Amino acid sequence: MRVVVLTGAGISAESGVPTFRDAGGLWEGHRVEDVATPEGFARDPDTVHRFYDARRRAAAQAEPNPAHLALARLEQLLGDDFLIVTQNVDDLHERAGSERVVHMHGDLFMALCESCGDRSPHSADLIERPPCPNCGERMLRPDVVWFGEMPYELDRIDEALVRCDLFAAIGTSGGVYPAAGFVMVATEFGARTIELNLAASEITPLFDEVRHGPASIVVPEWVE
Ligand code: BJW
Repeated sequence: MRVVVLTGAGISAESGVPTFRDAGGLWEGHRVEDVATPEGFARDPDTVHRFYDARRRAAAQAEPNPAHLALARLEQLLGDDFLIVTQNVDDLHERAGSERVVHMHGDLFMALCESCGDRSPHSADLIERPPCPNCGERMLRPDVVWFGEMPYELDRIDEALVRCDLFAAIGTSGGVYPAAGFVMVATEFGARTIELNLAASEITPLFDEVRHGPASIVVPEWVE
């Protein structure tokens, strides 16, 4: 059986990484347009860098929770028939032991050079921001996908969605596209679909099955 799992911020919430749109979420104190758009970065790169520096520190201190660990166990069973597509920029899936992970919205621990396209590891603390190791450009940006930008690896994701037998969405509000449309693609190509989320999302009615509760409980129950 081929399985694709889409994860969102809710799977990392119980690891202490705030979500985006829940109360106390990440946008508090920041307007989305200021910190997650190319225009916001062009206007005020220092604020955007500080926002991502703080996120990077928080993610580095967080530990995978039972939901991440359960998905790593599922991958052990299914091997190449399993793929995690995560919208998250943290590395908690990898630290839980998952290897087949697509980071469609980028990686908090990488920097991107817009001049030459080089992607390089992001220094932990960028008070002094190093230039691009490839071309020397001074202004690197976080290697994350902002509104209006093309998410990573959409061809590989589409291929997996078209071929899968089961599609699960975990801890995502279903308000950001194209990820919010994956359930429709999977359904169209014959997969069964399940949503595992704390509460109803914007796309709950599109799933065959829905289980509500904290990811650390409902994901291990679903996997076992
Ligand atoms: C728990 C829990 C617990 C809590 N247990 N659960 C229509 C079609 C296509 C595109 C668009 C469209 N309309 C508009 C667009 C453009 C735009 C878009 O979607 N805008 C919307 C606002 C409508 N999309 C884009 O611009 C994307 N690019 C694009 O479309 O390119 C062109 C294209 C067109 C067609 C096909 C292909 C391409 C790019 C989107 C980039 C999003 N970037 C961000 C920032 C990334 C870097 C960073 O991390 O800072 O990605 S925004 C932010 O939202 C982040 C997240 O990955 C993303 C999704 O959020 P997520 O993960 O769902 O978090 P929350 O907080 O919203 O929800 C958490 C959920 O967990 C909640 O439901 C809770 O209940 C639950 N939860 N605790 C289980 N313990």
